[in-house]
Amino acid sequence: MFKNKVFILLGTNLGQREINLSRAVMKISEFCMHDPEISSIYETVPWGFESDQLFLNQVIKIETTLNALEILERLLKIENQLGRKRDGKGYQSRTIDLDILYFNSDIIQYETLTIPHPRMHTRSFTMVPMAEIAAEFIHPVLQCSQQEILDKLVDKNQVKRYNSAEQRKD
Ligand code: PH2
Ligand code: MG
Ligand code: MG
Repeated sequence: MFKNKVFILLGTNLGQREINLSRAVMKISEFCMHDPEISSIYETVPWGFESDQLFLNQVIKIETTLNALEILERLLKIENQLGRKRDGKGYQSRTIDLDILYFNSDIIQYETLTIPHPRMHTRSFTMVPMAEIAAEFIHPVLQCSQQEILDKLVDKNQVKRYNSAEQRKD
């Protein structure tokens, strides 16, 4: 059976952020062939909108027999289950956001889904965890590696490795 290799970005800046990430990873694992490969968790400043609530971001790599639209459908369902509210106006704080970054090395343009994710290569909160787990992976449109994209990035918004043990001390 053909396994699709898929990278997903997780983002949360509302509620119990670490728990939101681990719940999402658990639910995503249910449609995977084996445990996902996961990056470290990074704490990042909100990009593109103002909020006092910092994000936690993480990238995971999964293998699944589902196609891209089936994955999108599952991810939206998990976002709802984890209490994501949308009011349709611009970027907002959220309990969880699950974005497909890559689906194999496919270039996909559906009405509801563009892969590779169209803004990922401009955002350090995506490229830092992405380069951590797949530095050599080639972006199928830009034809350069994750590390090369990260090295050339002009987005200097802070992306800091998050240490959960440290958080629990205070
Ligand atoms: N997601 C956005 C907009 N801005 N900023 C950070 N730091 N992390 C995100 O995941 C994020 C964002 C749109 O989905
Ligand atoms: Mg997003
Ligand atoms: Mg999204």
